Amino acid sequence: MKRRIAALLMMLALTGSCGTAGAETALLADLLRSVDYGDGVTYVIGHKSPDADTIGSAIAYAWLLQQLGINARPAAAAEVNRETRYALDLFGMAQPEILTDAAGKQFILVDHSEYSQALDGMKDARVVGIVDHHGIGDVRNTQRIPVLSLPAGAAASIVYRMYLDCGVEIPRDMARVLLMAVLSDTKGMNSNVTQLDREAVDALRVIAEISDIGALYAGMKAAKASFEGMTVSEIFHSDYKEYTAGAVTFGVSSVYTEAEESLAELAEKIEGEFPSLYAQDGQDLLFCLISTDETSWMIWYGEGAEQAVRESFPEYDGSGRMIFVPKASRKENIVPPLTAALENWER
Ligand SMILES: [Mn+2]
Repeated sequence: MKRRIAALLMMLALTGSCGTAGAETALLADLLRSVDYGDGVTYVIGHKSPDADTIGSAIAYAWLLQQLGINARPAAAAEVNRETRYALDLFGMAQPEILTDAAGKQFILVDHSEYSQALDGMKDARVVGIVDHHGIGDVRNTQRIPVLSLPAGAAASIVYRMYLDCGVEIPRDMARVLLMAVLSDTKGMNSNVTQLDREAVDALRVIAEISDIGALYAGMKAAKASFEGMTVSEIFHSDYKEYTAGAVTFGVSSVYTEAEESLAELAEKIEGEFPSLYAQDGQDLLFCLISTDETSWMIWYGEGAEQAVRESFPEYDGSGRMIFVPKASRKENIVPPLTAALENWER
C-alpha cells in the first residue's frame, strides 16, 4: 500500500513538474510501474566487458525508473573500459556498482538480451525488463514484462526516447552519459546511425551543455586506443563478446587503434597469446577485429576458425588474416555472417 501511495505521489509530482506530460506521454510510465518488482532492488545492468553504451544506458535508465518510484539501481558486470572512464571522469560521475554474480537477484537488462553476454548467474536471476538494440536474444521470462528493442545505433538512444515517452525531464548528468553512450556505439555518429540516434544527439548535446561533441568523442577514442600498461589479455577483453550459433560458441574481440602502424604489431601480439586466451575463454572459436578509422584486420584461433571465415566471407584470400576496407563493424559485418555459417555446423 505504501508503495502504491508513493507511486501516486510521484505521479502527481511528475505531472506537476512537467507541464507537457499529458495522458498520452504518461502511458509508458504507467506500464513500467505496473510490473511487480517485489520489495528488493532491481539492478539495471548491461553486458559483460562493459562499454560506454552499456554503462550510460544503465545509469540513465535506472535514474528514469527511480523517478517513476521504482527501486532501481545501476550496476556493471565489470570495471568500465578506458573510454567510459575518461568520459565519466570528465563529467565528475562515478561508475556503477560492480556485481560478480547475478543468481538470486532481480535485473533489467540494457544493451543485451543474451545469456552468453550477461553477468554470470543470470539464468538463476529474475529479469523484469529489457532495453536493447541487438535484436532478440535468448533471455526468458514468460510473465508480462516491458521489452523494448528498436533499430538504433545505441541502446542509449532508446533510453532517451523512453524519457520523452514517460514525460520525465532529462537532467544534465543523465544527458551527458546518454550522449557518451550514443557517440561510442555510433563511432561519433559515423556508424550504425538511425533517425533515433540523430534525434537523441541533437537534443542531448543541448541538455548536456556539450557544444563540441566531436571533441568529446575524440577524447573518448584516444582513451580507448591507449593500451599503456595493459596486458594482451586486457586489450583483447576490453571489448569482447561471446555468441552461440547452433552447436558452436565463439568470442569476438574488437580492438581499436588510432595508428595504422599498430595494426600489425597488435595482430602479432594477440596471435601470440591466442592459445592462452583460448584456454581462458572456453569458446570453440575466437576472433579478433583490430580496426583503425579506415581499415580492419581480422585474426582468429581454434579448430575450424579459418573454415568459418571461408564460409562467411567468400572474398577471403586464404592468407591467414582478413583485411576489410573500409573498416568492419563487429555487429554489422562480422557476427551476422559468422552466425549464419556456424549455425549449420555439427560439433
Ligand atoms: Mn550498444
